[in-house]
Amino acid sequence: MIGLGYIGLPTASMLANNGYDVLGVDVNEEVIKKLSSGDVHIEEPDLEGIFLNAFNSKKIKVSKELEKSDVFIIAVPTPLRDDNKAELKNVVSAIVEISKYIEKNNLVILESTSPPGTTENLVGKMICENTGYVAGRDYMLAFCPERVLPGKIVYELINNKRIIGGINKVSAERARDIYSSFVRSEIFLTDLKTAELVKLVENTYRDINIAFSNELTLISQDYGIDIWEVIKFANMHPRVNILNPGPGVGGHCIPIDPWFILENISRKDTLIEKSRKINNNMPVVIADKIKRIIGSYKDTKVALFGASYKEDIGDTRESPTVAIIKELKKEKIDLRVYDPIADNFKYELSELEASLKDADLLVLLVGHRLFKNIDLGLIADLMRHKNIFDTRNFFDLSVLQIAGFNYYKI
Ligand code: SAJ
Repeated sequence: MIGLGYIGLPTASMLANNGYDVLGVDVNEEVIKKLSSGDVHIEEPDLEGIFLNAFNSKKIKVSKELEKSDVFIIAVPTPLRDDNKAELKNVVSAIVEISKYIEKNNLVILESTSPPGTTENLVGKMICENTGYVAGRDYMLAFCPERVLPGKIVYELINNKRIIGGINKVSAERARDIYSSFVRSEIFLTDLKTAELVKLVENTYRDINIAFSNELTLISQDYGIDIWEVIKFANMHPRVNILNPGPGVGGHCIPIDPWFILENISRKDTLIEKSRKINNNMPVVIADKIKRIIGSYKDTKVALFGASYKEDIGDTRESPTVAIIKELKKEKIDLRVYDPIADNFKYELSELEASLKDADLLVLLVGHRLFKNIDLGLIADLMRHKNIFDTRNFFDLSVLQIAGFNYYKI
């Protein structure tokens, strides 16, 4: 397993717990050091348990160096570059390593989300250039995308249906044999490009749905209507399922994957691109609203609740909170961010009381469950002006009114 991140580590652990001898490889020395001492570097329910089980039974070992293997799985990050193209350098490095060890009849699986065509035109082509081995003739080549939800990775790894693409039938079937050792749901086989596009389509579907919701938010504001009521009632229709508006779409998948669909085509003016722009603009919309709420105050202090990209997880990658802070930093506002579960946040985080002391406005950006336990009386006592702006429909209006807050909702 090349890459021991959010996908590689749980997948490697599952394989090791289901009969395979697994070598987990990562370029990050800290990660290897931690894992070698039986310590997991990622916060995710059940992950520590499945890794330790594999580690203690010596079915998994970790290293910076690759070795000869029957199967090579690439699960490295494929982030977005500034020009909205896929950064595939980690995949390229993995191919360089695999090329040193690959032998005839091995299986190479790309799991990293990539633009359609990558498995054949990058992985297959480079291995051929490096070794002379032709995919489908000398070795097997497959694309097996993950579709697990952060916060539920281990559960979904086992229980979600999977799609596997192969350069030929034998490759797809061989990959299915590997994954079926731990996947309890169905596994469907197809060709490489279809599997690559399916992965991107799933996340893009969600991005477009959220963009629709965010656009409706702006429209309902023009009408003076509560968007949450509109969506609640519309979703009572048996064939309507509109997602929630919010301060923007974060994480390392949904804001990125739609661009991968567009990477190798020249089509202009797509719904996909427009949706991306709507969602990307939400932090600006939220920052503008914040500025309007605090407009007349002097020496303003604002408490932002939530730094991660979504509720109940610590992951702060592509968090809308970062984009909102960037916007607000253009003004003279004393900003405090409170998030007791956020990891590696770009800006300084404050304790609860320090964030609220003399604040003019509390902005709820992420609906962490633990925020529900905060005493509203304490919040009211600490704040200078009792204003709450709720971007997630998180608070109960009647309770806030009793506590004397001015309540603004997205
Ligand atoms: N969001 C909204 N409104 C909503 C739902 C989400 O604004 O109604 C925002 C969240 O706050 C967050 C962002 O969207 O900032 C993304 O969150 P998410 O829960 O929709 O998705 P991820 O990125 O945590 O995981 C997605 C999942 N894809 C789908 O549900 C189609 C997951 O199954 C994928 O495996 C994962 O991307 C991935 O790795 O590709």
